[in-house]
Amino acid sequence: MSARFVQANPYAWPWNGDLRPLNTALVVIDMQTDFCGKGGYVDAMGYDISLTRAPIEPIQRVMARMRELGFHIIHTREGHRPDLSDLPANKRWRSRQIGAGIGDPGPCGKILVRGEAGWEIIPELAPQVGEVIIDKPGKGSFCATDLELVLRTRAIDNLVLCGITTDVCVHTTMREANDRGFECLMLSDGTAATDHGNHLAALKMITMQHGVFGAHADAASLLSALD
Ligand code: C5J
Repeated sequence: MSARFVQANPYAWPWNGDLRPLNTALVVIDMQTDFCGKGGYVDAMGYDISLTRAPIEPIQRVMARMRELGFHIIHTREGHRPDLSDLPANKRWRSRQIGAGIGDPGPCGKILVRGEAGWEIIPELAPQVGEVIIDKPGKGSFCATDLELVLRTRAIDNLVLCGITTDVCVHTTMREANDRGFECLMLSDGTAATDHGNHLAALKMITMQHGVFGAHADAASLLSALD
């Protein structure tokens, strides 16, 4: 096998040059109307959804090419059971303080509730038949889900992480994955936060200690390594 690396920051990724469709998954995190659509959760909190919509086009480019090459594609959705039995009281309280109560009705249905319009993945990034979808009740994609079992069953070592938001769900997932031994790359233009300063800070955190959680690179760098 010849080694293949992405020109990433702070190191050429993956660490061992073993980048192949069979051992690598693109993980697209929470690209749901609630996080980037009009009338969704982020919009209701008063944040600017043009920030959280910015990664859509870079993700489309990367996802299309990785699908063509036969990489694993995994999607996540943050959301709670319709009876809210998996919604911690402090999470509900906190969201109500900012005017976007999780489980409360809004223009896109009940906020962050499974099956509601706002919870759906946006049509621009709709999963294809056969792609794994992980439903998660929290920020991290490993907490209270079967993601780790899916990855180990498929012998996946490398994760390319994208989606929203950089500083919350994507970062939490990257940290959880790194602790489990997965080699992670965050797509710097395939992620966004509700505050651009937080996005930049989240990227910088990755680079500390020579890549304490992995590395980051933009879509163009990943695509040129794949071709
Ligand atoms: C948040 C997420 N921010 N997907 N979720 O609550 O980042």
